[in-house]
Amino acid sequence: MPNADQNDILFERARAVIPGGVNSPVRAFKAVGGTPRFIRRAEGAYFWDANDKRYIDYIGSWGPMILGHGHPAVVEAVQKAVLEGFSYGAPTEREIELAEAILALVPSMEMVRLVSSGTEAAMSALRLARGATGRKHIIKFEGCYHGHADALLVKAGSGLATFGHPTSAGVPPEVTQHTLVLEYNNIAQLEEAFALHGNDIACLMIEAIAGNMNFVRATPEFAARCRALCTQHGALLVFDEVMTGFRVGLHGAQGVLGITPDLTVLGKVIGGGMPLAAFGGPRAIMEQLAPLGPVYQAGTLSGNPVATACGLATLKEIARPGFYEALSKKTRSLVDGLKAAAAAEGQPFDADSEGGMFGFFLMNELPQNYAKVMTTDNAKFNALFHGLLDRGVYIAPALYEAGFVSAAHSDEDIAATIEAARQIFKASQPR
Ligand code: KE4
Repeated sequence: MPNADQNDILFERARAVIPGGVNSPVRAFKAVGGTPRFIRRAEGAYFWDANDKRYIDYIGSWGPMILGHGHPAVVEAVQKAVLEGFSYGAPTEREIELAEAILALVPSMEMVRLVSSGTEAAMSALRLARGATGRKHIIKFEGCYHGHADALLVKAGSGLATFGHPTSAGVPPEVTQHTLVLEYNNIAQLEEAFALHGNDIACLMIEAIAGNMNFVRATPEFAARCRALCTQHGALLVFDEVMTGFRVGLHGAQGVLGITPDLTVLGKVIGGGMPLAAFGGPRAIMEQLAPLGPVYQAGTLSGNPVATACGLATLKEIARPGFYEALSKKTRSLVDGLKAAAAAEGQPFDADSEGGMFGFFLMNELPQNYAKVMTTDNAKFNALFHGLLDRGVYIAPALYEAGFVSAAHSDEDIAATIEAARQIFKASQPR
C-alpha cells in the first residue's frame, strides 16, 4: 500500500509486542489522540517520521538534546568511545572527568554519584536523605514528577495530617504513607506541614522550575521558605534538576533562584541523549553511600564509558561563553512571538521561558500550581497540538509537559513555528 501511513503500520506492530506500543507512556499520544510518530532519524533541530515527514523538534528527547541532534563534537566523542569498549563494570578516568565537570558547574555539590536514569537518581537521593537523617517522612508537590520510584508516585492525601495515596497500581499504601504531597507555591500549607511534621521530615523534594506541569516557577518567596524551613527542622532540601539542570542555565534552577539545596538530582542534558543521570551534594552526606557508608545504591551501567563520553562532550559545548545567552534569547523570541500571535487573533494565551526551556498556557495568566494548570481546555490544546503537528512542528503531546529549544533551532525555525501557531489561532477564532 504505497500511501499507507507508515506510522499507523508501525504503531499497530508495536502495540502487538510492547504495552501501548511505547516504552514510555507519554509517547503514545494518549492525552492528545492520534497516532504517535515513529522517528526514523534526527539532525539539528529536526527529526523525520516513518513517512519521512520533517518536524521542528521541541521535545529534544524531553530535554537532553540541548545542542540539537547529532552535534559533530558529540558524535565524534561517542564514536571514539565505542571503539574503546561499550561497558566495563569497572571504574574509568572519564567518570572522574565528568564528575569533576559537574562539580565545577554545581557549586552546591562536593561529590556526585552517576547513575543511568532520572528515576534512579531521584530514588537514590531520597534513600540517601532518609539514611543521612534517620527520618522517614518526605514532602513533594502536586504537579512535580521525580520519576517512577514507588515512594514518589503519590497524590495528595485528604489534608496535612494525612499522608499521600499511591497514583499507581502496584504501589502499596505502606510505601506512600510517609510521603506528604503539598500544593506548589502554597507557603501557608508548607508552614503548616513543617509545624506538624518538621522534625520527622527527611527531605523536601522539588522541581524549583517545574517542567512536569508545563512550566511553573517556584516564587522566590516560596523557594526561600522551602530552604529556611528545611534548615530550621534539619530536613534536606532536594532540588530535582533532572529537567532544569544545564537546561535553564549553566547553573540550573538553583543558579536562577540563588538557592543552595542540600542534594541535587541531575539527568537528561548531562547524558547528552544517552542513559546518564546523577545525584550529589555535600561530602558529609554523600559519604553515607556504599561502599563508604550504610546507604546502599548500585548500578551495572552507572558511569557507562560511552554515556560519559556523550555527556562530557555536551557539557563542554554548553559551557562555552555566550551559549546560554544565545539560547535564552532564541527561546524568549519563540515565547514572545507565540504570545503576540495569540493576542493578534484574540486567543487567551500566556507563556514563559528560562534558558532553553519554555511552557505556554491557553489562558491569560501563568498558573502558579497544578490545579490551575489543569483547568486548561483539553480540546483546545489538542487542536493546537495537531494543528502544529500537521504543519511540521512537534511540541509535547500533553499539556502538562514543557518544551525545549536547542542551539540548533534557527531564527527561521522559530518564525515558522510562530506562523504555524498564528494560522491555528486564526482558524480557531469563534465564528
Ligand atoms: P527518567 O527516569 O525519565 O530519566 O527521569 C525521571 C524524571 C525525574 N525528574 C524530573 C524533573 C523529570 O522531568 C523526569 C522525567 N521527565 C519526563 C518528561 N516530563 C520524561 C519523559 C518520559 O517520561 O517519557
